[in-house]
Amino acid sequence: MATMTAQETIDDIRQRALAQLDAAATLDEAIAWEREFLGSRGEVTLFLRGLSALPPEERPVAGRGGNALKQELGAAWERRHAELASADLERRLADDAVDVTLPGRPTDLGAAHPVSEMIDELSEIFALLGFQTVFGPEVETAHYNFDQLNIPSEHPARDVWDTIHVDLPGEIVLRTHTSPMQARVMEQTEPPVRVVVPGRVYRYEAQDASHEWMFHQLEGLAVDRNITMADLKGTLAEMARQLFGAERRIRFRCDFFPFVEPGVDFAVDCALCSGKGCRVCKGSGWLEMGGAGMVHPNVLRAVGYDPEVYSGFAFGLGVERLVMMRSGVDDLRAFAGNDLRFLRQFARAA
Ligand code: FA5
Repeated sequence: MATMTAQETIDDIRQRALAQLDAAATLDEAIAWEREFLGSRGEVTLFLRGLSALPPEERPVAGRGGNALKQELGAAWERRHAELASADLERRLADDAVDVTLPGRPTDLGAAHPVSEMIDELSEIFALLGFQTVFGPEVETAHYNFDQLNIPSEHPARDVWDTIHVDLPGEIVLRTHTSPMQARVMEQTEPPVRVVVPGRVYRYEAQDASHEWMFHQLEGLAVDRNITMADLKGTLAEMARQLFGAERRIRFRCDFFPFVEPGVDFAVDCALCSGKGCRVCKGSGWLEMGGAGMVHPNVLRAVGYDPEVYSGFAFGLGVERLVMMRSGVDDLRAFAGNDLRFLRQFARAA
């Protein structure tokens, strides 16, 4: 094959280059094309670099032709590149398209658990009576759970059969009641004290319709000068009225808790039958709500309060039991059972 003249070479490159650029279907192919023809080792570049090897009379024609080709191909590449870039953008926009007219995915609205709702309601009631709501640790030391509450070391409640111990032989426990917060609060504050303490408590206990191994209590503590049983009774009567209705009456019966003297268990007359006796109050007309009493002088002394100057009352309510009384639920285990059919009945309309 005879060697091509410079003009023939230029024509050949132009023809192949334009056909190939036309065939480039993607941005990547167009970029590869640019490298192949116009890049630093591209065909056009090498042709121009080779001009010096041509006979002198051919150089001007070949030089002009080569430069014209370079410009022509450069301009062609700009156009094709712009076309392919905008097609590429269109395609990506189409792929990512969001149809804003589609209906949104519905989100299930949650609702507070009935026990949480009761705690919130109790906190509000007690706030109006001057009590602050505070929280305490669920993993507790035997010191606060028992010792500071005048519960002697041989007391059966400290037994591994009643209490869930985190360590053995047993200095750390899951709190068995909210009462340990009595000492924790008093150690941090000078009288007067008025707090309520809601929270989970744990007992090593067989489950039945009225007993869970984990349940909630709400502790109350008021310490000041001249606090009497009348203040305790008035406070609990007011709480019962707010919770169960204006007609409610309170009943105290003697009970024993090492950290109060005197100690009582207290009940409210059944709101469902007005004290006549029904399924919920098991025919007695009264519903047990918790334990209470006047803070024992030993408990005051243990936190540095002078029992000759200060006196106080304390109470501990079973929160699940309060929800049961109010709504007629007869099995305590339903609260932790997590059955949505049960829980939905308590959800307030949003
Ligand atoms: C106490 O726990 C005392 N700390 C209450 C107290 C506080 C007395 C301050 C005096 C001064 P008790 O063990 O009775 O007391 O429990 C209080 C309430 O918790 C009970 O009346 C009951 O409503 C609830 N309760 C007790 N055990 C369970 C259980 N296993 N499951 C569900 N609720 C329970």
